[in-house]
Amino acid sequence: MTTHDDNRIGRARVSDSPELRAYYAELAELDAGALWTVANDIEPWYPQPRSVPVLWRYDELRPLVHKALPLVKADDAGRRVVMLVNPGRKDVSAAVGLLYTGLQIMGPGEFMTAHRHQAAALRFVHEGTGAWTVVDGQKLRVGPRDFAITPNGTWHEHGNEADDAPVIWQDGLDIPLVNALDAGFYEVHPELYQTPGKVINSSVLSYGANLLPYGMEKWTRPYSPVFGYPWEPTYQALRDLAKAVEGSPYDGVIMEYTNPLTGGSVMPTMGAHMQLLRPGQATRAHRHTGSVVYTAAKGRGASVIAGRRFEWKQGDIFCVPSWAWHEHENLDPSEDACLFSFNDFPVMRSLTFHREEAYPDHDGHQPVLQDGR
Ligand code: GTQ
Repeated sequence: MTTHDDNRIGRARVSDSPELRAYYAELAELDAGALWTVANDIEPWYPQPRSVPVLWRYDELRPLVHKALPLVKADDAGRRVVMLVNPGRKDVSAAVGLLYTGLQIMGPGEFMTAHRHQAAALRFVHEGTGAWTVVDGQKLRVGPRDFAITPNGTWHEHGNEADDAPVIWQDGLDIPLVNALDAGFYEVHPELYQTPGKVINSSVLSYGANLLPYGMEKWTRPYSPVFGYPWEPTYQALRDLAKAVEGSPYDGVIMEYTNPLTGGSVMPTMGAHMQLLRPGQATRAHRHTGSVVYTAAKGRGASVIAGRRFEWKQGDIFCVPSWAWHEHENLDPSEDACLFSFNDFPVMRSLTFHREEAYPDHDGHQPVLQDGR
């Protein structure tokens, strides 16, 4: 993007001429180019994401997700997923930045073969009680608003053991990141299915109540040993934290799903949070590097993202591009609202790209330029 700032000393400001154009053509012949023709674009003053803020309404998507059930067999499709595609990121199938998300539907009794890949995955359950996943030999059952991880390189297969209702869960993956770095690998399980251990939810059972299992073999993998984070204790933890602290002016009462051994993010490339907005609470605006996909887990509210206001309710999904001002409001005067979110913050932090700032106006709110969809 060219701004008036780009005319100042220290920025590229070479005018066009027939000689220069001929010179550029000569360079192009040799697969080369003149830096000054792109310098201002490839070294912007501040992040210029191609992603735009988007809200995906669950009520609108749900019928189309259901439509896929009879249209394709889950195993023929690999996974039966409706992707959420940012209009500015169609080329890389990203919902925002380098994050992918989609809604996966599994019919009653359905199950799929196991595979593993370089991309890491996470799940947030929207509906249905029969969902299970086997992650590196561990069978997990997950229900509505539960969060689960499939770290990169782990074998995984999914299914729905209910006999009545479909499961719809949301997948979050770092596929666009892995592809941007040309690091993608994919394998089908040699026996097509894993043989799960006998104990269901064993990792959830092993790490409870601030206690670590003692005297067992040391966990040395670079991701959380806990693969599932059920909703009830998560919600209880948020309500307890709300009794103890005021919370963040930008995020309300917010907690990160963590690797209990490190206190850090659940996986090396993606982190996840659950946050609670008190009845009627409106947060202040801030912005940071890193992209975020939000899912309304409970209640209803509105978020202003880069000057656009989006109203959401439970099940809706929206995204905040890197460096976009954003603020959230709980529109219910008597009930709390909860937002689940996942992000690429671990990547930003490990590369030292993390930056954050508060909206400078004293009241902390952006002007609303446009009502979002
Ligand atoms: O469940 O393994 O939405 O590999 C996209 C790619 C889900 C999965 C997706 C995947 C999966």
